[in-house]
Amino acid sequence: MRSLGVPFNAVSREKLILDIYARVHPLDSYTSNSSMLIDPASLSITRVDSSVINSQWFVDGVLETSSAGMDSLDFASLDLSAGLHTVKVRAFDPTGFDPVNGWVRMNQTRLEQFVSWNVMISPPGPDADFNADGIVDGVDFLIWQRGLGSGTTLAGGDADHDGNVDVSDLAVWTSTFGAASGAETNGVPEPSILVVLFAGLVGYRGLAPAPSRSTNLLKKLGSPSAFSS
Ligand SMILES: [Ca+2]
Ligand SMILES: [Ca+2]
Repeated sequence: MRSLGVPFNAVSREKLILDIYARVHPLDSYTSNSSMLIDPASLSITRVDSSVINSQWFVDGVLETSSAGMDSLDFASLDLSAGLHTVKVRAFDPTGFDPVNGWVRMNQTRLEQFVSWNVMISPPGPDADFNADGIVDGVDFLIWQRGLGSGTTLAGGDADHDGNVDVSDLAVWTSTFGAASGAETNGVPEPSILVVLFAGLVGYRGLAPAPSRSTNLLKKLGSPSAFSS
């Protein structure tokens, strides 16, 4: 039969495979899904045999093609929005799902296993490291200045993530000046001081060209002490 390219006993082969999966699940273990997970770094599974069992990951019902066949899902690479998300993995033996050469034609659900997680992504905290170089410094101030009144993103100077760039974002920059990205704020400067600075900068913005004047302004600002009493 081998020389003819025809299975000798396809029915028994199918029965054997189904009997195996009646006793063995595709997954040996996985990240607990007994409760909602808050800001997990990743989710992971352990396949009973990674050379046989394939995997597919879904986030809110959408297949994550870059994670196909993987034993873990890394959230850092997903850039999910804040809020509740549903993650699901499908672990399956592709032997039974080939529509042409599949060895199993019935009870195929025995050859797959689904696991779901509820994942909550927290909103980001205030962050004035606009160029994402790990520190809040004068370069970030210049980004804020260029984005003032027009920026809508963190990269454009929106430190408090409210969709616009204004004096509130400058307050975040001031309170975290010199700190590593994501550090706790040191307190918001006196509103009156920020209003004066904001008004001065608005007037300053009308004195183009900006680059050289920005540098001079930054030198005058010096350090956070320039903003405190
Ligand atoms: Ca920075
Ligand atoms: Ca803002």
